[in-house]
Amino acid sequence: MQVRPLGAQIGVEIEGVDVRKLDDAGFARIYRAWLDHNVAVIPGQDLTIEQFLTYSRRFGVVRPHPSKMTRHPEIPEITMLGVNKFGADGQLDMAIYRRGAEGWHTDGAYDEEPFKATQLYALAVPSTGGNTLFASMYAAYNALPSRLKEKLEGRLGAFTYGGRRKATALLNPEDRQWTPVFHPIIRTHPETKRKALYFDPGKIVSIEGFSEQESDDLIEELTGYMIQPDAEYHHKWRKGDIVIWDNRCSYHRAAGDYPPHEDRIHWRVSIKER
Ligand SMILES: O=C(O)CCC(=O)C(=O)O
Ligand SMILES: [Fe+2]
Repeated sequence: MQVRPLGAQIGVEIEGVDVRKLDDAGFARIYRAWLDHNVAVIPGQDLTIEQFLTYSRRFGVVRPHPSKMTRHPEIPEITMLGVNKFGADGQLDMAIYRRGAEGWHTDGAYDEEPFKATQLYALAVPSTGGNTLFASMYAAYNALPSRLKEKLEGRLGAFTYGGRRKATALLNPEDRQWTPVFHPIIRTHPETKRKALYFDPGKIVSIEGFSEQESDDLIEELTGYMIQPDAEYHHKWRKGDIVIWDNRCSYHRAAGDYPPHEDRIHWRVSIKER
């Protein structure tokens, strides 16, 4: 097993691994590297859905995603990315094609207990474009001026699926009502104990304890701190890659720029602490 950092502050690649035949000591090395680098890439895997799920469950509890229309028809824990891109009328469905590409975000902030991790397995990759971009929330926190750190310490953000824009196209109509949940904006990672800027401009509704105007201004200001120099990693996919990211300490987005008539297909799981 070779463990190689990818970016200065985020990303690690682990080569020489077959995740179907990994003992506890081998898995512990991957898990540690992932905690230390926020995003772990394991290339060259050849998996069935069951093998992907079995491996994913070593990280936590795999939960079905609220977007029912993009779930695998028989296996609700698997979300299919890039499938059914074209509607019956032949039109490109932008919600599917641009899923995750509308902005930097963290997955599952709309849940009482946000997703610990998201893991993707690449089945088909386009000839160009279609990268996934990652950035460190630790770096974002570290970059905040002390005035902002003090102002936000102990403050809660209110989050929903779709946030202020109510972007809910991938949800069934009966699933579009969300009650806000609250998370500290400055969140201590439960395992690394490091502080991170836990924030998502597309899901946050408000920051508690401020007027609506102040809260909107703060949201705009924080958006400007999310991405820091040297704290990004851009993943160019190869078929057979597994990539897992830690939603408690990283932001991500899809580049969303690949030729729409080419396939870009992943299996995706949402992993929770419990
Ligand atoms: O397709 C991608 O590159 C990532 C999409 C995304 O945001 C997600 O799967 O959570
Ligand atoms: Fe995402």
